[in-house]
Amino acid sequence: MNEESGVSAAARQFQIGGEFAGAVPYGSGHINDTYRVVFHQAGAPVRTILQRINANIFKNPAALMENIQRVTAHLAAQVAGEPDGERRVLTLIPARDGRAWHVDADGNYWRAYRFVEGASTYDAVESVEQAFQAGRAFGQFQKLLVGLPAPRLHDTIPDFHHTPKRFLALQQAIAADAAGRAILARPEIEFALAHQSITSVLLDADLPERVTHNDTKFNNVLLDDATGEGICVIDLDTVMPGLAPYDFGDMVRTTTSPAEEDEQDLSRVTMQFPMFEALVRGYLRSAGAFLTKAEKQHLTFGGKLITFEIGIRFLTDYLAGDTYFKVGRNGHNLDRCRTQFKLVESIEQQEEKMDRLVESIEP
Ligand code: ADP
Ligand code: GN1
Ligand code: MG
Repeated sequence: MNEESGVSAAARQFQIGGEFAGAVPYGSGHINDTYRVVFHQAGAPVRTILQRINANIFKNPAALMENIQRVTAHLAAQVAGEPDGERRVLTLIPARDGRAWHVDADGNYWRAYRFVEGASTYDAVESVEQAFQAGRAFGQFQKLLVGLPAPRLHDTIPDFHHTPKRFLALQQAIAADAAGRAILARPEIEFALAHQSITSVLLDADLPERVTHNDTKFNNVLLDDATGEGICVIDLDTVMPGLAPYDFGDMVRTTTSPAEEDEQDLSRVTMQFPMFEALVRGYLRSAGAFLTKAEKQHLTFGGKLITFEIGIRFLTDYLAGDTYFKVGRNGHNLDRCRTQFKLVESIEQQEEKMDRLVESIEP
């Protein structure tokens, strides 16, 4: 079956009324395959999000989907009755057999979500208001999940933010040099190795385990087209137990620099303090009430650490020959690594001031 017929066949396996009218690849994610699908219902086009889960990366898709079912149901119960409640949480569309996913003949796992209309994602932040909205939305997401009933969520990728293990993987990739590229990444390897001491700080800080999103990139929040409000947090594959500064850290990584993650002009990559300020204010507006003092004290550090961690993951993948993240050009992962390390440097230059700002904001 070719790609197109595979997508249309999968789409028909979900409880979507009407006639299948087409599908296009959608979004700019690095892991799963996302499609925007259209069905004609009584002559009117209705859009749906259809995703093929990357099974090389998510080893237990059924457990992952169980997490998403529990999380979306818990969120939906809490936003029910709010204005626009149905746009504030992702809604899974069941498959024809009633399950939350469909497995095709090749063993691929698929899922479908109702399309949140009138909202958009952005690969780079354009205003302080957007940074504020992203922080507020992800903080609200964490807040609504504080009371998620037991049992503990599944770890969809074990040790996802265990930075010392990520560092070990980098050391192994350097030693193996599987793609013969280490010679092309000398300054980046040096930068990474010189930062080993920061890798275990959060793990040693004795912070409480929470339900966290773990992939709080700016383009994983839908902003309302009319009001600019951060309306819906998406991309829930890595929602699992984690630490609050991981999530805040990935927001710092993706909302404070005006440049995209793979920008080649490094002079454009910089931690802009006004964006950080807006982000912190948005995040603390919703998360301030439940964060402990120790968590709050580690927010800025989370920004530095997660930016470094994703940087070493890009570098590891570059050295291994691009086996994990989708790439669109030669050296793509190295370009991504360079932006991350440039941003780490920029954070280092402003770290004290950033810490002081966080400290000064009352919940
Ligand atoms: P990936 O894991 O590939 O990053 P995402 O779940 O983030 O996939 O989805 C990719 C893109 O599809 C998002 O950036 C967003 O623009 C869009 N998208 C995802 N879910 C929805 C939805 N329910 N409604 C509208 N757009 C969506
Ligand atoms: C991946 O799926 P996507 O593109 O939102 C990755 C994140 C990285 C991010 C870097 C499961 O996220 O951890 O931070 O790329 N997701 C996974 O852009 O590895
Ligand atoms: Mg995404």
